[in-house]
Amino acid sequence: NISHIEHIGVAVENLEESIKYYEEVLGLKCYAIEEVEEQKVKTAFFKVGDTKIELLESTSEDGPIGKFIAKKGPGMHHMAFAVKGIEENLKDAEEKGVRLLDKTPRKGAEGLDIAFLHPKSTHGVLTELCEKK
Ligand code: CMX
Repeated sequence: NISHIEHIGVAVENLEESIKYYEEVLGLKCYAIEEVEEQKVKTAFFKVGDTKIELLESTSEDGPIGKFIAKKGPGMHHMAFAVKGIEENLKDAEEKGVRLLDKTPRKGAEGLDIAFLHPKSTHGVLTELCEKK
């Protein structure tokens, strides 16, 4: 049920400086900056073919990105797959023993329905499923 990698999430310390690198060195164009208050992050998006790169700067030390950077430093944070039928995909993953961080989808950046799978049950990669409805 996965059509493509929707985005790759990268935790950064400073959004503005990181955007500069992606634009000036890699030649990508930041097309959106969005704050997701519920997740305590500010995000910046770049398109790379069908996939996006999502830079994530924490707006609070106790948010998921703040905690991640404190422990591991900046770097790759999660991989997000575009799926059809996110609820069924979650149910299926749970039945196969995967630990869900979201039992039901919620709204993420760009208005997508999203849900996370715990990295301890996905071989070390924090995994996001998302669906555009
Ligand atoms: N990738 C891989 N492993 C990770 C990880 C990540 N991004 N974040 C934490 N871990 C590891 C930790 O290193 C730790 O491993 P050890 O026990 O071996 O040291 C373990 O997972 C910790 O698990 P935990 O105590 O259950 O959870 P934490 O409090 O550390 O929180 C996580 C981690 C993934 C459960 C939490 O960040 C979460 O719920 N994330 C989902 C939401 C999210 O990440 N939002 C930000 C993006 C929002 C957006 O894209 O808009």
